[in-house]
Amino acid sequence: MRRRIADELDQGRRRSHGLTVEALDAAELVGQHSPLMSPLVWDLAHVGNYEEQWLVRAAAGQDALRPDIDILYDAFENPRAGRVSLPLLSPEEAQDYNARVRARVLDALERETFDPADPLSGGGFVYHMVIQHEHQHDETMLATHQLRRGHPVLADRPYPEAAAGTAAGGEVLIEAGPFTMGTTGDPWSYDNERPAHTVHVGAFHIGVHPVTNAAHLAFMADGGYDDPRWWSQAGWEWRSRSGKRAPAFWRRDGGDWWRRRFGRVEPVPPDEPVQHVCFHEAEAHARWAGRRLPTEAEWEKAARYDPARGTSLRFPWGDEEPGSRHANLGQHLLRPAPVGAYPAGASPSGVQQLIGDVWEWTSSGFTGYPGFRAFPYREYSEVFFGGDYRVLRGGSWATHPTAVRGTFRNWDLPVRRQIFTGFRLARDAEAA
Ligand code: AVJ
Ligand code: FE
Repeated sequence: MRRRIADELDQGRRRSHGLTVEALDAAELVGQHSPLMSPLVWDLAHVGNYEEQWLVRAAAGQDALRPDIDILYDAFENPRAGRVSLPLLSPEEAQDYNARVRARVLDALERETFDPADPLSGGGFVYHMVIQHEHQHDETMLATHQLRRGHPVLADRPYPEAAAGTAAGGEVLIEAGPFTMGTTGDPWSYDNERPAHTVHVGAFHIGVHPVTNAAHLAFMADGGYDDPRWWSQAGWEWRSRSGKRAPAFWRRDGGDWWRRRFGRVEPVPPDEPVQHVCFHEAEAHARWAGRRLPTEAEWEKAARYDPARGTSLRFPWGDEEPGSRHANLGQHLLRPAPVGAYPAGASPSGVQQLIGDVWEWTSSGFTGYPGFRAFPYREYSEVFFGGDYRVLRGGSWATHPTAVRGTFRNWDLPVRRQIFTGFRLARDAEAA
């Protein structure tokens, strides 16, 4: 466990550096690329400060290195739009601070016992939390990169040849019945994924793949953005106020649709899952298609339930750690892969690309499961329960494999489009 944790901590830090000090000059690191996002140098020192608070102070019981900067890197004290005017550490100071924190952590890790009786470090929990936290901010930093204007700075890789899409499409039927949702024992799970509990889900159909750009272009061509029949009241208000008539970063030129992706402009690829759509757009598209978004329970049952055994798996393909044949994760590509690219990642029910590619909007609000207990702090999840947030599932191409699984729950406001989010269609099954 010690070796794995040290290695994962190192991988996260390399990734953070690749998105900050190795990619951009100081002016671009301290500047504001969008009021929706932090300056990248804030994320950089924030991950170090979080690591100091949880691994140096809480887990190792050591004195604080920089208690004076906690307030600057507290996400609740400082809304994103205003972080650019805080007296933040410079990129060099942030790197130096993070390295000092990391040295303390690696030193303390040598003496760590992972005592199962210790709720914080037992099973490696608090280390896993900190590893995932850095990767979550790395994904957020990628959203900042996508919003940034200017020449490309991130290396773009083509799809591997083998990932050519074979989109049979269609939908599968998930029979009515109970399944186990959430987890009690997963040593990487957050409080909001716990505890495991039985949920009865009625019969439904769900798309084998996420909705593609081609399908979303058909919704657009059919006047979907201009027809209030397809939109909820809140959705139509968003549509009217924003004037949006296409996913974020799309532009029409002549008769063709183009997209800007990390500074490069390219034709919209028809077979990729659509991304950068908000919840309202996903919902309107679904209604236009005679479908609806899946509930969170439906999504998780389609992803985890093995009808042959009556059990719930950690990933759609089983309990094996994600590999390159299962899913498009970990920022290896700067984009979703075409639908059909991961038949080996299918769930027992035959649903594909549930993990990776794009986060998927569900129709469910974010709340605690029955028996939820906030741990180790209320501000990770609990303070967001019952708000206007919608649950997102499955992770995106930008999500690290340690930071997603079949039980993982993400959430965001229904108007957000800068995240790497698409959706999948569902419908009730007719009563037999
Ligand atoms: C789980 C992705 C919604 O990034 O806003 C980061 C995670 N919590 N720092 C976010 C989080 C504290 C959170 N999300
Ligand atoms: Fe954070």
